[in-house]
Order: sequence, then C-alpha cells, then structure tokens
Amino acid sequence: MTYKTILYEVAEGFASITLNRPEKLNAFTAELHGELREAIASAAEDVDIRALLLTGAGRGFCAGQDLNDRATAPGKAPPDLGHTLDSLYNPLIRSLRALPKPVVCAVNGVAAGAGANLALACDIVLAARSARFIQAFCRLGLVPDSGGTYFLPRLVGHARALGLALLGEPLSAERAAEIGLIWQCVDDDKLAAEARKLAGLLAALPPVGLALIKRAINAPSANDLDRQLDLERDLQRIAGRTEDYREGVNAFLQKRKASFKGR
Ligand code: T3D
Repeated sequence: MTYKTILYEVAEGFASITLNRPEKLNAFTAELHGELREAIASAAEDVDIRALLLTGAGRGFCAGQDLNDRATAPGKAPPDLGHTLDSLYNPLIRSLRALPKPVVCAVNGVAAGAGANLALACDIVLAARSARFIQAFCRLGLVPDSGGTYFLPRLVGHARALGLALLGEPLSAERAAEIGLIWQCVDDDKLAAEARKLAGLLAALPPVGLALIKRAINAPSANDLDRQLDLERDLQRIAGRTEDYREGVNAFLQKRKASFKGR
C-alpha cells in the first residue's frame, strides 16, 4: 500500500505506521486522517499482524490539527468543529481503543493538541527524552479533544489534568513518565529500537489473551469491583478455552519456548 501522508510497513508480526508530514510536525489534515484510518483498518483485519506501532517522521510526533485548514477570513462562517470531531478525530480514537491488538506509541518529538491525545489513546506510550506533550487547545480557545478530557484525569488525576489543560504548558517526556501519563521515557537515539523491540515482544505473546487484557483494563472505570470481577470471569473463560493457553501451560511444564498461534 502506498500513502502520501503516512508510511506503512509490516514486519516481525507487527505493523508500523509513521505519520509523515514532517515539515508541518505531522499535523492532521483530512487526507492524513483518511490514510491513517485505512492503515489501522488494514492492520485490524490482517490476522498475521499482532501489534501496531505508531510514530512520527522528523522532529515532531504530531502537532494536532493542521491550522492552515482552519484559517478564517472576515465574513466566513466558522467551521463546525463538532463535525470534524464526529467524522475524523472521534472515530480515530475509538478505532485505536477498540483495536483488539496492542498499540505501542513512540512519541519521537513534540506532541501537541490532538497529537498529544492521540498518543494517550495508545496502549503503551514511549517517548524520546526530548519530546514534549502540550495540551495546546486552551491557547486557541478550544477544549481538549480526541479523548483528552477522558484520559488526562484518569492517568494523572484531576488536579494535574486541569493544570495541563488550562495552562497548556509543555510537559517533558521525563515528567510525563514520572506522573504516569506515559509508560516510559527513553533516550532519543534508543526510542525507535526500544519501540520496535516492544512491538515485537507483544507480537510474540498470545494475541487473544492480549486483546482480552486490553478489554478488561479499558472497561468503564465506573465499574465497581463486583462488575469488574464478573468481567474478569467472563474474559478468563474465553481465554481458558484458547489453544494458546494450553500451549502456554504446556511450554512452561516442558521448559520450552511457547509458540502462540492466535487461536
Ligand atoms: O479543528 C478541528 O477540527 C478541531 C480539532 C482540533 C484538534 C487540535 O489539535 S487543536 C490544536 C492544534 N495544534 C496546535 O495548536 C499546536 C500548534 N503548534 C505549535 O504550537 C508549535 O508548532 C509546537 C509547540 C507544536 C512546536 O513548536 P516548534 O517551535 O518546535 O515548531 P514550529 O516552528 O512552531 O513548527 C514547525 C513548522 O510546523 C512550522 O511551519 P513553517 O513555519 O516552518 O512553515 C509550523 O507552522 C508548522 N506547524 C506546527 N504545528 C502546526 C503547524 N502547521 C499547521 N498546523 C499546526 N498545528
């Protein structure tokens, strides 16, 4: 598949998507949205792809919406941003959360606006030490979108979520890892290799089990303990019936490396 605004590559059991508008810090256009949507759908359908790796080309990860497409002129009707969220950003975030495969995000540089929240929608987020996360919305008179108002308080608590969203100050990758916004901060020159290693590790684990873990952890946080225990029971029942579970147990008992088939 050839795309204009992303790079798509499949190797070692996982798909890598690289946002590829480096001259604009990989800001979102409608075309980028369309290509990203197509690539995620193609990774979702392919049973040989067991994990997804998302990163950016150049010195930025993603600067959010391309503001050139939002330039206003006197007398021009304002854009319906509710429509762009409904038609572009929300389906993207939903597709990543619902993808029954782990998504690793390698934040290679600045992640601003919807770019920051795109990263937070992924399952394991690594960031280069030089990367920054910016909830840039407040500077434009907008509300954090792409799940920002959902992810931020859940990841870092109410006070920090409000501080980040209201002030829009850059948060370093190191601090983001310290406060639990992301999984890990790694040295810039190690980011790509670490992220690929992680995606490869995930691709070698039992896919059905990983998909069920993602479902359980992403279950509504309003679930009380009883509901969550019931959900774990239901998912474990499914997991316990997979060939991969039997293979995992047998491999352990036979002291050999397991080979998982995704069944
Ligand atoms: O609109 C809707 O549909 C609703 C949804 C909204 C979602 C959103 O994401 S709203 C938030 C939009 N994003 C921003 O407000 C961030 C704007 N960018 C910045 O604040 C800064 O560029 C950064 C802090 C991200 C990085 O700063 P810096 O100094 O490292 O780089 P720079 O020089 O500002 O940017 C480099 C180039 O990228 C530059 O282009 P040029 O001058 O070299 O031709 C800059 O204009 C361009 N760029 C960066 N961000 C955007 C952008 N071009 C268009 N849109 C951008 N968002």
